[in-house]
Amino acid sequence: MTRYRVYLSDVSYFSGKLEAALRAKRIAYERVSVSSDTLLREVLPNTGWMKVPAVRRDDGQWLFDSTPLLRWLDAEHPQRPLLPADPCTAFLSTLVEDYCDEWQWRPAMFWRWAWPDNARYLGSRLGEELSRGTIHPAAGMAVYFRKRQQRIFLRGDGVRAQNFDAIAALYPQALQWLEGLLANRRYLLGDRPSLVDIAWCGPMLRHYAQDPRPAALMAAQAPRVWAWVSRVWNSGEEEWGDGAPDDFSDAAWDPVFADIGKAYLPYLHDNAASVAAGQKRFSGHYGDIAYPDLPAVRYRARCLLTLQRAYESLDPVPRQRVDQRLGNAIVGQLRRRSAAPDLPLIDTALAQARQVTALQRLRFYFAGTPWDSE
Ligand SMILES: N[C@@H](CCC(=O)N[C@@H](CS)C(=O)NCC(=O)O)C(=O)O
Repeated sequence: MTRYRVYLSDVSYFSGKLEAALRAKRIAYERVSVSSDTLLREVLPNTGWMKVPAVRRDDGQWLFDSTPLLRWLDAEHPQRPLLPADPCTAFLSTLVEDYCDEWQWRPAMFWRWAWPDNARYLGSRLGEELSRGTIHPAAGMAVYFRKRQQRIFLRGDGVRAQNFDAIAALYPQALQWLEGLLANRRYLLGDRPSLVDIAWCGPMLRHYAQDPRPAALMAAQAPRVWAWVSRVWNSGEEEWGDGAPDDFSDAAWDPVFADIGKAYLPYLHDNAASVAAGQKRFSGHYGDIAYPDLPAVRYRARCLLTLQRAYESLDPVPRQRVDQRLGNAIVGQLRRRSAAPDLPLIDTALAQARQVTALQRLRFYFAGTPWDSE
């Protein structure tokens, strides 16, 4: 019997990320594809979130949120560790992971939902998955989810005709970065997978490599990335050496850190300021793209604090190495006090059950999960 039941969706960004990690670490698990009913009746009351992936351990404890979950798994199953042991490399990996989760999300949603052909196909897949075993017809759910995702994650996430091409270009740009890194190594930090491979699997696996439109582009323009995605997925079959991962000194990492400094961290600070001010929406320029009317996301204000706490907790020597690698412009933003300093850190994967009222259940059922439910 396996210890873990993983509630997931076959097309989900973060489910793919977690599954890649479980497979790499050779941790057995049972897959449970969610429907709208299981999300509402099992995942929501047990985790407080209507999101996947969520894990139910055989003793009844639930775990959720891929970021703390990966750390929990590495501590619980120390074989084939994903987190680098060196504190400087570990911190830089954490920074890249957060960036992949939160800032690569928009272009990944864009490539899935912005073009009608791809959007119709994914809508059908989601409709089929989420209606299974429920009273809802798959075709109706398909249309509902396509429109809902477009409303929340395109229009509702700053995508407009004026920035359409610039946002589209973020995906081929990321392909170029990874092609550069993979020119000299099988995985992003050497000859076995580590946290950054798993993190980049968020956008690259379930969206870019498996959605028809971006997959065609990946195969044509980035064959090394195409091969790497499968390699990570299949890495449970490989024996890993004990060698330490690379230390991010390769200049091929420069454009990733540059984007973190120029776009992601300024965005995180503005988002935290909006959360602190109680604003629901804000606009900004990040990485030369103008984004109007972005949602203020409380979870991401917690991401900023969590990154800052990890940075402050570094001992002087690794912190100096981090400072040297990132440079003043980025380090200044890690040190600059967040405008929302009192939120809880993202530091545990252990879920607590939540009472869901009949009214909330009804609301979630019809309106879907809020972008940022707490
Ligand atoms: N921070 C969470 C994010 C999980 C998440 O956003 N999952 C998406 C699927 S990839 C979801 O379930 N969304 C539900 C919705 O949008 O209603 C994690 O890392 O696990």
